[in-house]
Parts: sequence; structure tokens; C-alpha cells
Amino acid sequence: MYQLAGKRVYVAGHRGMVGSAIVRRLAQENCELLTSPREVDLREQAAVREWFAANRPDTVVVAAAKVGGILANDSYPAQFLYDNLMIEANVIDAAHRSGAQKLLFLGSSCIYPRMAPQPIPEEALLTGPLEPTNEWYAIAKIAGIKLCQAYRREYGCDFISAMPTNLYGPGDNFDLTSSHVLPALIRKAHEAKVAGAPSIEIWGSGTPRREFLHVDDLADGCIFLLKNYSGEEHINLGSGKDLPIIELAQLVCDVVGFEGQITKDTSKPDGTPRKLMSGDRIAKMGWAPRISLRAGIEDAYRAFLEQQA
Ligand code: GFB
Repeated sequence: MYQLAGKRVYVAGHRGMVGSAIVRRLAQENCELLTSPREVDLREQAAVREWFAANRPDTVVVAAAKVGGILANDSYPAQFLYDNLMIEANVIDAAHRSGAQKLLFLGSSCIYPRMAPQPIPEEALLTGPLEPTNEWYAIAKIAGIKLCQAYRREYGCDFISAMPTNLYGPGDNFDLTSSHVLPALIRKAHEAKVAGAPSIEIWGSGTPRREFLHVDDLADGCIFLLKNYSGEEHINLGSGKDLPIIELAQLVCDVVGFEGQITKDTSKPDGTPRKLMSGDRIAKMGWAPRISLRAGIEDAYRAFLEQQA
């Protein structure tokens, strides 16, 4: 078991939804938290090397990434590929050079083939073609997993990877053009309620199924893996349940208190038909998520209202 108490822990991406949730969770671990200043652009190798050499973290979490929903992924392929490759390569290599003992890299469930068996086991990686709307991001995240494996093999580094499912929660991006589905639905339902509008519009057919994990559960799972896992294989981190987007929209409307219609814009992409991950591996190690989807959406809606105020 890896001890976090007394360690110098660096969370790359601590201002984002995922990084800030990990920082909140680390407060329970009696460790020293390190964060890099805004001027350190993680895409710039020299700046990253310099920061690591000066600060020498023992433990590193790579939560920094260029992220976005289906439309942002489809619209900015160069940024999703280049920025993510640079961030992960710079941080992983600098962690090795400065002698970090442990590193956790965070990927995404979109690394798996579009038509992977459901629920998706970790072994499905690289067994088939990717979903075209997010292949750029997926390729970058697959490279991150491989970097951790390669640094383990060549240099003996204890670098591990976790693959979270679709995440949501406080600190999410609620911008309608670049966000993921859940924050977009919260905003659409809230604004329609306030305006007294008759309907909200969802993208695509509403039939794709998605699995959602509250970011506080994700953070807890990350700390669990840092402490309890050391191995080459990446580990799935999900809630174990998925639902069609139309049902998610109905649930969000219910939580928000919007009683109008839900219409569909089928000119927008559906993306992958289903991506429910198998959580068997982490369950066997003894970890399970705690936050139900309804309670999680209530929390995310509260956070949205606070962000608006
Ligand atoms: O969350 P989302 O943008 O990304 O979309 P992915 C999930 C599903 O919700 C798609 C539908 O079928 C969308 O068409 N959807 C319905 C909406 N209404 C909306 C809306 O108002 N906004 C959005 N954004 N979607 C992402 C990847 O895929 O998942 C990333 O692009 C990453 O790379 C992330 O892996 C976790 O689940 O399709």
C-alpha cells in the first residue's frame, strides 16, 4: 500500500472540475499539496521541467487536459490531439526526471473501440476502430496510458492509469457549445424554466446510452488507486449503470423542475451508441461509488446555481 500521508502531491489541472475535486479529497490525506502557477503552461516542455526540478513532488496526478463534449471534440481535432499529447508527455516525463515515486494518469472511456462489448472490460483497448467524433482525444489518451506503461517497463516507475467514464459535478463547464451533455441539460432545463419556455432541445436521437460518475466519486476512486494499485493495466472508474440520453434529459428536467416538452435536433451527432464500462476490476479491489445519479444531479444543479450567482 502506498502512503499519501506526509507526501508532496502535485495535481496537474487543479483548477479544472476533476483536479479541484481531487484537491478537495486530498484534504483528508494529511499530505502536502503542490499546485503549479497559471504561468506554467503544461504544453511547454521547458516550463514543466523547470517547475518539476524546483518542486520535486513525490506523487503526481495528471488531471490536466483539453476536454469538451461531442461537438467540441469534433470541431477542434488539432487542439484535442496536440494539447493532450503535450500535457501528458511533459508531465509524465518530468515526473520521472525529478524522481516522483507514484503517478496517476487519467484517461477517458472514449479510448475503447466504438463497438466494444458492453460492459467494456479493460482488455478491449485497441481491439477495434474508435468513435470518429472523439478519436483525436482518444488517441491522445491511449498514448498517455502507453507512456505510463513504457516508463514502468523501461525505468521502473510506479506510474498507473485510470479510465473515468463521463464525469459531471461542481466546477463543470456549462457552456452550451463546448460542454458535455449533463451540464448542457442542466442549463437548458433551468433557462427554459426561468423563461417559461414550452420545450428544451436535446442533440441527436436521444437513444445513445451513457454512464455518468459524480466527480467526487471519481476523486475518491483516484485516491483509492493511488494507495492500493500498482500495475501496468489501466483501471476503469465508473458507476456501473448507464441510461439513454432521453431518460437523462427527463431526470434532469425533474430535478430542475422544468415541466415542458423535450424535442430532438437530429442534425447533431449521436456519437458512440453505448459506452458502459465494466467496473469489475476495481470492485474486486474493494472500491465502489457512493453518489446516486439523482443525488449527483441535484448537487450539480446547486453548483450551477452558485456559479450563476
Ligand atoms: O456528453 P457528450 O457531449 O459526449 O454527448 P460523448 C453525449 C450524448 O448526449 C451524445 C447527446 O449522444 C449527444 O448528442 N446530447 C444531447 C448532448 N443533448 C446534448 C447537449 O445539449 N450537449 C451535448 N454535449 N450533448 C465525449 C467525448 O463523448 O465524452 C469526449 O467527446 C469524452 O472525448 C467524453 O470522452 C467523456 O459522451 O458522446
